[in-house]
Amino acid sequence: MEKGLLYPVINNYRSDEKMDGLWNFKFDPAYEGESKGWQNGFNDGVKMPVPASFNDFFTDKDAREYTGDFWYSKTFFVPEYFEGRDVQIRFGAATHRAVVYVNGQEIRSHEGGFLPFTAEVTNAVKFGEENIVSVKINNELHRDALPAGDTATLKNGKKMAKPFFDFYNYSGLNRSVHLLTVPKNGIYDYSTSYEVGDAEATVHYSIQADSGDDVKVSLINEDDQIVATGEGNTGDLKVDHPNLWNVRDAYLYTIKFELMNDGKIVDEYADQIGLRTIEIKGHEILVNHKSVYLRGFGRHEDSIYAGRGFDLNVERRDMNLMKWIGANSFRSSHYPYDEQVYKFADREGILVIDEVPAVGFKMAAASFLGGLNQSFFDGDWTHELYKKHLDQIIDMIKRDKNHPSVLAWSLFNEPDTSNESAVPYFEKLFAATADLDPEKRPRTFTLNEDDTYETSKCLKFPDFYLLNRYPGWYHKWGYEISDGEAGLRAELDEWQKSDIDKPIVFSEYGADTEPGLHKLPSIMWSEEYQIELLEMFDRVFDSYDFIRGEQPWNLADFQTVEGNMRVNGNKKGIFTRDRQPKAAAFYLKKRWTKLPLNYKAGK
Ligand code: GCB
Repeated sequence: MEKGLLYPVINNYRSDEKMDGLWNFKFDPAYEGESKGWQNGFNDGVKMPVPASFNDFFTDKDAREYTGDFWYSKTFFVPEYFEGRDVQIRFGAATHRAVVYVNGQEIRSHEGGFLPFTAEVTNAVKFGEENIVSVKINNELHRDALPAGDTATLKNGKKMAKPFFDFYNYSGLNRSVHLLTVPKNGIYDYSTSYEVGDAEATVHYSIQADSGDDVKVSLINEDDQIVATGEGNTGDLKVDHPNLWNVRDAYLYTIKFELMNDGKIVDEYADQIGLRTIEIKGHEILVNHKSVYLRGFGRHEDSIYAGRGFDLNVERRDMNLMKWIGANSFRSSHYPYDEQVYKFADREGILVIDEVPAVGFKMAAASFLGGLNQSFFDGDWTHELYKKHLDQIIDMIKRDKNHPSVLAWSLFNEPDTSNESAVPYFEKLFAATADLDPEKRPRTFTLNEDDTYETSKCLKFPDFYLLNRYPGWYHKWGYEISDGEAGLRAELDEWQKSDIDKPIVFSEYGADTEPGLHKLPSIMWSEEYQIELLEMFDRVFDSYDFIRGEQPWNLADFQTVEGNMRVNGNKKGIFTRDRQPKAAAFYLKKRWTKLPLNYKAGK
């Protein structure tokens, strides 16, 4: 658990230099890095770009599939004028676990490959000199870790990742590394929550700092005018005739905190926020008390060459594709994305269902690798797993809570909830996470096909339901798709009979589609079949009032492990991996640009 996860900023009191670029890189298959002194740095590795996953740069398969320990190292200069401030190295993501050394001294370790962590290096660095940072990373998968999987050892002694999930185990320093200075005893966290009306809005704020110094707060509009001020660690800011943050119509205020000692500013932190409320009421998802129908995608951070390495260029393109097609939301399936993704979404007015990497918590069906026939939550690994799971939810909420774009927290993808053994785990997790978010956003998780109104034992936990459903693809496919539709309707009729009092969002459905494959009449894998499957789902969505969102799987094709279920990855993208439209994109654009934002409101 991190103390604070504020995004780095530069001002008179704080500095931020990216340490991105080429690092030295080495595999450590014998787990002997420390005994060979690699924590002191090394020069005999290959040059590896950061941020990036190492996998797809290599031309030999042993390197691409490498599973185990590997090291990054880099020299960096710490200027003398940094003295007197706290010096930190902030890693955006090291997948999946890391140990950080500076000048040979172990600073800290961290587990969780999709969230940032900060190494406090003030006492380890030499000011006015070159320093060396070395990072040992491990990308093995285990059942007691997130995302869940196994690590197998082949007969030739090589290790291999066996994910219980359907995305490639891209590994490395996947996000930027920052060298930061912050004032001693400065601000380390803040949060806001809102009440909004047409004539007035209230921003409740609270700020955490290491000193007892006075705090001054100001709220600044997009025209650079101060619209409200406050004093103290907690308080309310009142805004007359506020510009609210609305879906696809975002307005961002700047909130600025100044820490004052003896009338002098000693620290400052400013961020962009949006004034809006979120609520689930009956079948409605309400933003600023108005009903919103979600349309958008499940996504992945995935692109050619750099794998899961965050690429601002790809993200810009993805945002433009989502705007073009008429989307207003996405799920950060299956892990929290780079912070810049949320900044984009804040600016564009796109809602995000933010998901923790609790994926693969199902032995039988979710793993294409032949999982065990037992309930996941019966396993003896759940005790350790729970601790890591909670820790990562805490950090995800700490990191992302101030983004207006974040609509809800997804605490699992497709856990095995059809067995009673899931219940105590869910009870504990939902209780432990209830008060983490000052905005109390809704919490949810996706229900796999096996977990229905009739079978799931965990339906009381989510504030609204996310359904992943694959009729027309994994069952009742091709010419049988009409039976798939009938089955889907039969399931939804059961929900309806239950007098369901929460909205359902379809968070996954789709068909693998080879771009350029055309066939009349359609066959599976053709562009025509993908459209027919979407049309089938859309007919169903239009028939039930409690369905309040549609997020087909996936925005774009993405890499998975190789196997007899996948032809060079998952091809359910509405766009190709290089972000060009399949025919289905034009179909969805037509539907989504016509659907009103408040589709089904009041029903
Ligand atoms: C799912 C998973 C997702 C897979 C998808 C598929 O249910 O949540 O990670 O990629 O199905 O295409 O099989």
